[in-house]
Amino acid sequence: MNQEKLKFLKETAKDVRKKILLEIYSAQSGHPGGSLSCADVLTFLYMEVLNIDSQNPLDPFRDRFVLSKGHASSALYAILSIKNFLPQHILKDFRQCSSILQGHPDMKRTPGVDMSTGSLGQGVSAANGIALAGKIDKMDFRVYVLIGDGELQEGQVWEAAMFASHYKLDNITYIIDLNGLQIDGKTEEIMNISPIEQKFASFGFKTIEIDAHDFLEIETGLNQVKLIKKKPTVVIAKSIKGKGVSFMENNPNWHGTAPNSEQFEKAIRELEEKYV
Ligand SMILES: Cc1ncc(C[n+]2csc(CCOP(=O)(O)OP(=O)(O)O)c2C)c(N)n1
Ligand SMILES: [Mg+2]
Repeated sequence: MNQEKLKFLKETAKDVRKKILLEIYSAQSGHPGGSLSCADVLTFLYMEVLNIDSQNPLDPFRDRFVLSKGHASSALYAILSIKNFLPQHILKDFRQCSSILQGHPDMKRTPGVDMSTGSLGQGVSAANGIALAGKIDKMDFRVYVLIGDGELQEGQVWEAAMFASHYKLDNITYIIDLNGLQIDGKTEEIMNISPIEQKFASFGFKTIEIDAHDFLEIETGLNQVKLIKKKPTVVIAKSIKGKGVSFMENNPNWHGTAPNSEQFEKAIRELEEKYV
């Protein structure tokens, strides 16, 4: 990756983070921690990987993205607005009753959303179904599904993992947002999900581990997945919950809390002045 592209991706991810904060601040509700932790991965996917077109959001040949950790919807809406699927001015209507930007993604309301999600675990099975349909129909689109690490405690994820492996879904990539935190605290204390890499490997996945905030590693990982045949892949992306806003980082209190005006301004200032 050349320096110019790296700079562009970092600037875009910074914009995604500012938009996440604007949405949640405007709504006075939402999930900043888990939205900020996946901002870089979503930026790379939408800018560099997914074959999609805002002029034809239902193109049957498009790549699919399923945000199984649907509570991070503010991050998805931010990047969809940057990709022109949504007008940017509606971000401030996030979570309002009449808005197309609901708290959890709704494929029937929001252009660019490929699957309605929010009940943790279910998006993984839905993504498998899309991938299997692609195989049956001999279409060569790819499916990417973003899963929270707390979400891995859902039994459905492992049923889905068995399925993806059994049907040799080499057109699907699971991405785990490994931020170590869930709603109430550390995953390792609440319900330890380790060792994740060994678990997925034993389920028949090709496993790839990356730093979720390093675009060079994200690029290497997501390029590699396309080369793997006859088995699904999982990218285990080590992240920081709340990444980019010092007082939100690694703090479970920011899982589902909106900033007040002072905190919002401080967060935006930090991103503008310090964040690279
Ligand atoms: C089936 C189900 N149970 C509970 C919830 C409520 N809930 C929303 S987010 C969350 C914690 C998720 O943690 P994690 O997957 O680690 O997400 P992240 O850290 O990326 O925010 C919970 C319990 C839900 N959305 N779905
Ligand atoms: Mg988590």
